[in-house]
Amino acid sequence: MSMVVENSKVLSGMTEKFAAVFGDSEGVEYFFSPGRINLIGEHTDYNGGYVFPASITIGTTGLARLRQDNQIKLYSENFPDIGVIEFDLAHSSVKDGDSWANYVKGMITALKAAGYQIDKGFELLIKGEIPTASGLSSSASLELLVGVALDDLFKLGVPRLELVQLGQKTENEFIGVNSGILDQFAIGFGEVKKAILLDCNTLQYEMVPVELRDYDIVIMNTNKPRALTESKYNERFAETREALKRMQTKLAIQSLGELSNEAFDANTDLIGDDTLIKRARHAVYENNRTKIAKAAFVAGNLTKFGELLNASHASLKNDYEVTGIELDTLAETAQKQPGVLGARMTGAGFGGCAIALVAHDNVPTFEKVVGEVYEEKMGYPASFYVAQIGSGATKLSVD
Ligand code: GAF
Repeated sequence: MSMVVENSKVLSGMTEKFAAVFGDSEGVEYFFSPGRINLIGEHTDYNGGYVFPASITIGTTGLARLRQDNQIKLYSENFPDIGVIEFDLAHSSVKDGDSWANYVKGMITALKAAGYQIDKGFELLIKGEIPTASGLSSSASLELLVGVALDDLFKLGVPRLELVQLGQKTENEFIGVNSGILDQFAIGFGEVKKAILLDCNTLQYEMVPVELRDYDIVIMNTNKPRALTESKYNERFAETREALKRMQTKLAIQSLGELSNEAFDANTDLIGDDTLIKRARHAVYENNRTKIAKAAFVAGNLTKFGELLNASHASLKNDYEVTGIELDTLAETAQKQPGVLGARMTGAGFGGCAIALVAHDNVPTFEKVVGEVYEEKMGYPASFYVAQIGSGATKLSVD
């Protein structure tokens, strides 16, 4: 895969920075890895269900170059205070606090464990545009950026699905979040103006053209300072696993994703705990809702699709309890605005972003009104961006 970059200004600025940090920019290669939005299908991936994400044009850009020794040198334009992080290839499995270098170390470790030969050092300079803790997957974006860069530099020939799975492995085993495959898959397989319907059970997927006619997808960022996303996420993972285990005492299922709403409702006594029933109900209902939403989307029935976005948010609020006042204020205020077909949180929740399907002409007023309501209530502003669906993680060809 290869694409010519439109934003050559960003790349020439980064090339100069690379030269300033690492001496010169001779022989450097260019890579881009996007963020993602999830249209619907939230917290279904690790429950064996469907997700419906798309990669977006904002993401992480990286410049990389092989070295002849074993030193790895990393620099992020987002963390100039940290400066150059340097370590020997032999020490690439050592975690050092919360630094972003852990994602690089995780990918090196995962690739090596899978039998790929990484036998030299390299230099990597990155610049991320995805706001951290925004729920637009800055971490999976970084994992796949490192993945495509190492694949190219070391001529590894890693199949794309394996690269995606190694990104997830990094997140699970190195970073310690029990996340599913949604983010890495969306970022690894994304295409311009296409969403992906992915069955997380079988990993079968379908690329779905995004035809929004005169509607835009507006991303609304709560700008909530980092919450306890990781521990709360792992708690939900454990709760749905426990609910599944209890249902398996009588039902022959491998995942909650196999259940219809009716089959679930008829068997909640097997779970026997109100909180666990709510968590599992979200996973089951959201999965079935995602299949219906995708059909409505393909049929061009955006009104129905929007209603399902609203229902998804309500379920994430009431049953899964991963929204919070910030996301509820944005999504529920958005749902009431003229020209809006639907709105919901996107990603893990507990802060981060929501999305809304808004008639193009209404977008400026929409942003103003929702922004005012939010700031009035929270005491700090939200941010708004109109989403553009762009390509997945890729090497860039630069003239
Ligand atoms: C996060 C995780 F990384 C995904 O795997 C997914 O579970 C999502 O939250 C919720 O749908 O982005």
